[in-house]
Amino acid sequence: MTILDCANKSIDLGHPRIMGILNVTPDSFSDGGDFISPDVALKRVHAMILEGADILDIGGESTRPGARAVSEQEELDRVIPAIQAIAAEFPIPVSVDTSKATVMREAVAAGAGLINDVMALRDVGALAAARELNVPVCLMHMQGLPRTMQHDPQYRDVVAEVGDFLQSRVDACLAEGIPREKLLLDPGFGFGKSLQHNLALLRHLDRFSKLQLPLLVGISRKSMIGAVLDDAPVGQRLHGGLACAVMAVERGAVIIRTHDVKPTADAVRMAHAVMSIEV
Ligand code: 7PJ
Repeated sequence: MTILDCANKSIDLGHPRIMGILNVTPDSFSDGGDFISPDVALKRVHAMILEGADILDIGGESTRPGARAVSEQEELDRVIPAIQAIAAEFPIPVSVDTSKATVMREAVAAGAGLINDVMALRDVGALAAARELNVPVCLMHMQGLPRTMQHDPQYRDVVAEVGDFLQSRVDACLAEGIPREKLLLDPGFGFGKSLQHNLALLRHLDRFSKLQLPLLVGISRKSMIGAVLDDAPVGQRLHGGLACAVMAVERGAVIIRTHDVKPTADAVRMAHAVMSIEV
């Protein structure tokens, strides 16, 4: 079960893979426009592939803490032209970071081969859309909603509760008729979690192996790195992020979602070489 079928493309999960992030939200790039042109998107993606990206994740809805919700049309306008251009041009699978059923449908029609949903298919119509579209889905844990999730996150036992939530979403998918082979899981670093919660999740990431599904982890540039490193700004979180990526891989993560493709690919390949040596 190491091959993940993403529409007409596929990924071998026999060793750790890199998911490069292409953000098309206006607050994540500063060229003044409201969304990225397909031209600019193609150039960025080409660079990421040369650096070692195996999958490309495109999101048009900012899910950062405090971010406002984006309208469906706005999200479509941002992601669909980019997905179309990228899927037609490059051989690697394109993942769409969305919670909206309509965006999932249009994205897959435009060539996306994977759905990455921070709401784990809890939005209206999302389960049905994922079943019909028949592409892999990453189910992510989040406590609360982006606008307020960082206000005062509370857990009795964060690792157990995130695990229970993911299992309940796997069950919901199976009940809907989505095959198990289509599912990936993600504990959702930074989504309704304090620093202590995030550190505990990473330390004990190996416990999610009992769910027996591929694990995806996204820690790249997140505030948990800044919080540990004396409030390091986003631009100075690379080295901390590499430490987290290596620890995640050692604890069983098979897809690392990152903005920094080349350094992360190198770190993960090195970790995997050490992990693979016999004797
Ligand atoms: C994640 C994501 C993550 C998955 C974002 C950011 C915030 N999708 N989308 N996992 N984070 N699966 O990149 O800082 O951790 S958006």
